[in-house]
Amino acid sequence: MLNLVLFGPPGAGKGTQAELLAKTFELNHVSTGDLLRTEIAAKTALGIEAKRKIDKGELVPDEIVVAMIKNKLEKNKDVNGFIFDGFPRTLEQAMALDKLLDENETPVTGMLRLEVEKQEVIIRLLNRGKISGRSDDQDRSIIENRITVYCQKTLPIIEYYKPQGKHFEVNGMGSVEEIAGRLKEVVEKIR
Ligand code: B4P
Repeated sequence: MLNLVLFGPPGAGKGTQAELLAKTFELNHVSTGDLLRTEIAAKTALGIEAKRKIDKGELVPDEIVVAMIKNKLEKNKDVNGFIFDGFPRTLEQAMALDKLLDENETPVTGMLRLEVEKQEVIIRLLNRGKISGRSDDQDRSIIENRITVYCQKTLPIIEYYKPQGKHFEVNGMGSVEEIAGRLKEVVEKIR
């Protein structure tokens, strides 16, 4: 199985590129952001709690996110692999993912890290906020907070994957097509 983790700051292009990678390599696309937004739209108890966090630019508690991933893996046993988009976002989530994948004897193949300048992600997110109506994309201070949380809680995951030889850096600046080409090249090498 090919299991990819797509990593990067908010607005790095994870959602955009994960969709393309899922098509190219016939993978099951798992976006924790999308799963949480579905819960929010359905106004479930989980969604109400998630919305409170997301609207402030904070992370949703690990146990909620890990339970959603567990459920996804259990429901999709006959697939070529997964592309995890926006997950893991903490060290605890990275370790939980390994444990879940171990149960199916199918490890993470690689973590693809999209590198994008801070100014560029702020521009992309504010632009998306105008079109999508996503509350977490409309306020500059919330976006800044998401970037701070990314630096404090998410970036350290790199040191988890690096010693395993699973960390791959990809330039996330440029057109969607250019970046997709760079990612494809890396995946072809590690698959
Ligand atoms: P996500 O839905 O994962 O959102 P994101 O990180 O903001 O966006 P992403 O990186 O996927 O967006 P993209 O660049 O594709 O998370 C939302 C929130 O949910 C989090 O803040 C957190 O609170 C919570 N959450 C999610 N997962 C969690 C977890 N595991 N643990 C705890 N909490 C979790 O798109 C951005 C914009 O850029 C788009 O408009 C796109 O069109 C544009 N764009 C993309 N590529 C471009 C390019 N090359 N050039 C120009 N524009 C581009």
